[in-house]
Amino acid sequence: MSSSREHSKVVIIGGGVSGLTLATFLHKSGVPCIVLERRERAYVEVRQRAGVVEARGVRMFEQWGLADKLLGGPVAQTIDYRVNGNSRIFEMGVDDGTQGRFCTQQMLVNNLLRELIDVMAGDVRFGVADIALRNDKDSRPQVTYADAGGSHVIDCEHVVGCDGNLGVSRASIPDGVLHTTTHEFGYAWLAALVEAPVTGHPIMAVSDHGFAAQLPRGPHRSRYYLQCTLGDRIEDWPDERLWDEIRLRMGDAAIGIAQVHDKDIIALRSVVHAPMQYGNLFLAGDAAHLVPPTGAKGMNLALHDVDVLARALVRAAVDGDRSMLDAYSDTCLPHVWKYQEFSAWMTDTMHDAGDPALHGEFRQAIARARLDTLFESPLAGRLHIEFQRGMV
Ligand code: RFL
Repeated sequence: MSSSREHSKVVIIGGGVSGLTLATFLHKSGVPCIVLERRERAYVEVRQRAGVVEARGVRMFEQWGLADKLLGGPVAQTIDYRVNGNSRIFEMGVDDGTQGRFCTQQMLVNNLLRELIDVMAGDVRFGVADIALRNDKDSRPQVTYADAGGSHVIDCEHVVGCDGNLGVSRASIPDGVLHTTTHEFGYAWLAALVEAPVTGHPIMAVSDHGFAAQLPRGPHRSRYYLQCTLGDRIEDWPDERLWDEIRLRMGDAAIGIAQVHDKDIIALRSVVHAPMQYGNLFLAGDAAHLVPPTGAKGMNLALHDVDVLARALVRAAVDGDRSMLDAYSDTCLPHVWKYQEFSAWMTDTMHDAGDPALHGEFRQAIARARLDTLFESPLAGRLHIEFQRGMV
């Protein structure tokens, strides 16, 4: 066993979508960085979650000259907001040219790994353990970790915590520095990845029996989401019950059984930790905030953070100007709160409009009225489109 000591401008903790995107932007700008990821590469490559990069994210990748290397083709600009089996197709067509693009999170991560490691020879260290960081106000940050070869120290100028909600970065900030705002929605989703494509439009189905959605995850697969009770376990949802509930909530008795690859239960909650920085440590993505998946914004919000942060780190490295870094949290938080608002709006509307046992008949009726407004008011429809595209 040996020990090593080295230096890098930036150390990024976490090699998920935010860590890898940030590292790719920094490498492209000539700013050296090291990514430390606790999982092995094979694990990171197959983790499946989001499905679409919104229009704002597409524009961001275009500006960094990476859109065509990383993203798939344009996505269908429609959603079937189905109420008790009655389809209403919401068209999201806009005329300014930038469309969201199909890109599962797994596909984006794999393309980033290829670009960062194979093309740019970036430094991503997988399977590392015991990551710890020192981020005193008066000294330069230091990150330590262990691997099969021994223990290692990296002295750096900035550390970025891209290690998700349960990582070590945010946990290293002294008590009392961060203010955490949390909202629990009081219910959960069963998420099931199945070997069956979306055949028409992506579906968000409001139903008296509870919410369900079917969203595309590639040419052969889709993910179903079903509202369930907090405390439900995977064992409570055998495949037979899953397909019965899908047919019931989608209002389509003809839906056939397909192979179910995995099931997961996710409690729906919103969380914001502020400020998103402390000393020379900056938090990005799920390390800084969580949104309920109803608005499909978590990955897209992470991409916004790292866009702001990459520009600030490049400015600091190239010009020695820290002003953008100092303003990082203040720059990101208004955007974070707009995405929280949209995600909460979507979550409340889709669930309140469904089972009246959830929040009562009054909330059911006004949530359905809200959905009607989307279709009947061009102004309301336009705002919804702008939120979906991430342009608000
Ligand atoms: P990630 O992707 O979780 O990556 C964090 C990385 O940090 C590593 N890590 C550590 N590394 C070193 N040391 C430690 N101590 C570490 N602790 C953790 C982890 O192994 C991992 O590699 O967070 P990141 O990069 O901030 O990205 C956030 C997104 O992953 C997340 O917001 C989205 O997946 C949310 N999300 C969706 N977002 C969308 O924009 N559209 C969607 O349709 C969408 N669908 C979803 C979702 C999230 C879901 N779940 C699982 C909550 C659907 C689901 C089911």
